[in-house]
Amino acid sequence: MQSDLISTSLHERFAQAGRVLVLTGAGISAESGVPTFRGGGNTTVWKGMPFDVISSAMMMQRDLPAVWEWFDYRRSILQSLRPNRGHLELARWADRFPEFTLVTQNVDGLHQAAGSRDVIELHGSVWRARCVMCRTNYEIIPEVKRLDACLDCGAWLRPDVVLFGEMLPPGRFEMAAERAADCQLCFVIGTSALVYPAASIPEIAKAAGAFVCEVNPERTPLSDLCDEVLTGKAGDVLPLISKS
Ligand code: BV8
Repeated sequence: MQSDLISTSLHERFAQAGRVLVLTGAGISAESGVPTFRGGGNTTVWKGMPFDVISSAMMMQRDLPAVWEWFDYRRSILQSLRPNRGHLELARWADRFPEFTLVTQNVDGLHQAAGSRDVIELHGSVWRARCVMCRTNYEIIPEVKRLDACLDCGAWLRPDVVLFGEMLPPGRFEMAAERAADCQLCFVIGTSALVYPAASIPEIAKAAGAFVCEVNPERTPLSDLCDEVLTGKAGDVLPLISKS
């Protein structure tokens, strides 16, 4: 991919920035083989249900086993997949800036698998379960049968993900919003920017005066707000940004 894709001003800002925030979505995991939710105009459907129906608080109230079946399927796909160049590049960025914040909507754990630390998982993780009563967390390990009930209080376990219609975990969005309001450079990578409150993070950064840059093969509702739009795949574009 030609290196003149990146403007001189972005190269300069990247070289000088002290406080950088990155928001990622399903697009950064696409090159690892993780299906995105929306792409090519259609929305992911599971057993006839659009993903934002099976991944909803309503569905969990009505049929927790069905919700578990959906996330067991998601883990079965993820088990053999590895982080890609996009994930690996962002893991390197953490050591490049005095203050680097990685916020993700992804529940796949691939940022952590790439070596990123302190990732703010806005929507949780498919690799954790949580007790519906005492909120005790349990790690879900591949090849090990996952628990159905809490060992402490015996109540049901549910996927530790944020479902549609559910509030984000206390403090998680607030932490991301605080960092967004304080960053100088904000990258929005691989998200259709349709799900809130996650999509408001770059809006907060922009309103606070940050330079906002989008990386996506397609335009999104956020593109017009961005100072720079880099049209391409994260795995191709991110290494170009670092190369100065
Ligand atoms: C809440 C976990 C309070 C589960 C997820 C304001 C306006 C309108 C609606 C609302 C609003 N506020 C709240 C709502 C309701 C709702 C919402 O936003 N609905 C949307 C659909 C309109 N939000 C909520 O319910 C949130 N909770 O607000 O609580 C409340 C409570 C009650 C009532 C009201 C308010 C909770 C939302 C979290 C839900 N859980 N995930 C699971 O994973 O199954 S959301 C899930 O979907 C993901 O985490 C992610 O956030 C979203 C998918 O979006 P993306 O990640 O962007 O993926 P997508 O496929 O769409 O796009 C991929 C992009 O990548 C594309 O642009 C593509 O071009 C690009 N791409 C492809 N390949 C590449 C690439 N980019 C780079 N490189 C590539 N190679």
